[in-house]
Amino acid sequence: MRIERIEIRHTKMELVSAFETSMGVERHEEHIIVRVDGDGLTGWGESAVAPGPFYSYETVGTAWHALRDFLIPAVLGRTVAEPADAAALWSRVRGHRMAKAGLEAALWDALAKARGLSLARMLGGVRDRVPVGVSVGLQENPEALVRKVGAYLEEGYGRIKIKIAPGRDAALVKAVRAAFGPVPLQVDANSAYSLDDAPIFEALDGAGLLLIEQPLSHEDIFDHAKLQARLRTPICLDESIHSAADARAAVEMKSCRVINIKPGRVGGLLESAAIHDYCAGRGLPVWHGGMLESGIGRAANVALASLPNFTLPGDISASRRYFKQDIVEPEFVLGPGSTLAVPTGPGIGVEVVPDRLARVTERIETFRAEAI
Ligand code: OSB
Ligand code: MG
Repeated sequence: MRIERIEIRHTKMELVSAFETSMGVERHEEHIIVRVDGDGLTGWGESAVAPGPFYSYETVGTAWHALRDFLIPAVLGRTVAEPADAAALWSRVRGHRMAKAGLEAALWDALAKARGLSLARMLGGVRDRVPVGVSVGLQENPEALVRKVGAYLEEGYGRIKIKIAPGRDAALVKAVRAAFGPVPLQVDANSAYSLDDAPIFEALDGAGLLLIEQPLSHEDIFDHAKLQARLRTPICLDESIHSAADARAAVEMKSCRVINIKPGRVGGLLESAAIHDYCAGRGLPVWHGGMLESGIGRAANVALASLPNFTLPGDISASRRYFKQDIVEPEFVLGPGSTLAVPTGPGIGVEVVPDRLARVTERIETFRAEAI
């Protein structure tokens, strides 16, 4: 496929309810949607950045800069047959993984369409439905959290993740356990603790949690190994893993027993699949994280999560858990057994609805290859 035209848009979508974590509160999701055109095909991708550098150092502004000034010029007017060809063209660019992931995803979509394959098939997916859970933000108090969790269980979610932060941890787990007994439950600290807080996690070790996600610093793998040695509950790394090389270091150091894979955090679907394969070979389960994506990013996430070693439920909830109206058709809906269906149509397998996309677009820039 010859890459003839690339469009990037800064989108802003209102969440149905505020999402609070140890990193702050979000009421809107601001991402970059990438559209690639060539050979009569269109591909869509989503860069799940944020206005501020609080989850990762990348922001809407830095990703825009990396796309406009480096990544798009590297591929515009070039011919790519495989996503790896595009990754090779921008291989000199270090970091900026969320920016790369958005552009790479759009190319995957277009290239899968060129072959008449679903993205899941092209990635090597083996499931037609993927198990999912729901990630519940910090609430005003434990009672409010219990109400929120109860409503999600009522809707059919079979796995609950709650956010924790210093001073808002053990009491929340206790309240959810008291209200709902042995429901599959995990916690996510988003890097809010230090090794000195190990006793807090030792106290949680008897709570039957599926895993404890990213308790310590966002780039650490060393202290996590020390903490993991003190716990029976698996530690799962999110923020600390940026590549398959990081995954190998963390596994060899015994820093975690589970890895959360998010294509944005690791630079795309190709690197995500490499982490998946590495973990499968080492006997570690993986699961698909989420960044409150629109239906465009969600469709790619569901496709990736259909790979065989995504055995734990993903943070890939239904469209309505996030937004009043998604920007794709069909929207993602929760199915039987707390699953989402993997789209089977070509590429991401969902249609972008142009007027809905236009309504959430804040800024748009288009790049064209010179005619040949
Ligand atoms: O740490 O997993 C996280 C959202 C934004 C940034 C980081 C995280 C999250 C979530 C949301 O937990 C998961 C979802 O998309 O449902
Ligand atoms: Mg996380």
